[in-house]
Amino acid sequence: MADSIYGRYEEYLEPIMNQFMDRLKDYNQSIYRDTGFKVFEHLTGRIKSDESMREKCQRKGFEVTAHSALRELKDAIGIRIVVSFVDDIYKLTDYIRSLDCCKIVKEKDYIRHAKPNGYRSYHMIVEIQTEYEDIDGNVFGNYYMEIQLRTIAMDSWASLEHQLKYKKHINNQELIVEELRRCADELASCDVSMQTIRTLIQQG
Ligand code: 0O2
Repeated sequence: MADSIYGRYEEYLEPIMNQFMDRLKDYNQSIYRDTGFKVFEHLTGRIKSDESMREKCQRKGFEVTAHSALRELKDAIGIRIVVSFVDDIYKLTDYIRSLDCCKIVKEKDYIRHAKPNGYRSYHMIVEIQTEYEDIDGNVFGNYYMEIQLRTIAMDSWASLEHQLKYKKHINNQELIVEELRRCADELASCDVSMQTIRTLIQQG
């Protein structure tokens, strides 16, 4: 088997991801204890596969090396947080910004500025200080992580739209793209209504 693109740093990626996810779960628990409501519904994490990291390096014009995979591209570690209400996304981004262990490197608000196809999510790239050596030789090394935050509606839309990417030949492509766009707008409007209803309920 060929060596992993991440080289000897591969073994650190999963523990780094899991430690960060545990921190988010603890935060969710503490909010639940205080208020009776969770900030997020579920949380998933993945290490980008060797094959898709190699493909992404090539597509973005980087050499296929561990350095490109861990430094030029910043989504070897990916965490997705799925919430019920849009306000919870911004509550979570505030929490992540407040953490001492990480620095926000990049943020993209595809909720206020949806992509032309209708894609909505909040993306953060964070640089996290760890107990593991990094590719620059730092003992308490720095690793990058992409965090995607979405509502349940945005998440189910993105999963459906993602299926298009893997279809080589598809009938009615134009109609599907148009329908997806329409659906994304309708779901966004429902997300706004749900948020308004919740706010009204909470105000009593
Ligand atoms: P995978 O397999 O999901 O990880 P850039 O900052 O533009 O240089 P990048 O990484 O293309 O680089 O940024 P962007 O736009 O923030 O997208 C990162 C990830 O968001 C993608 O990862 C997808 O997971 C998700 N995403 C972005 N746009 C769309 C979209 O239109 N539809 C869906 N379903 N998902 C999207 P990868 O690396 O493409 O793949």
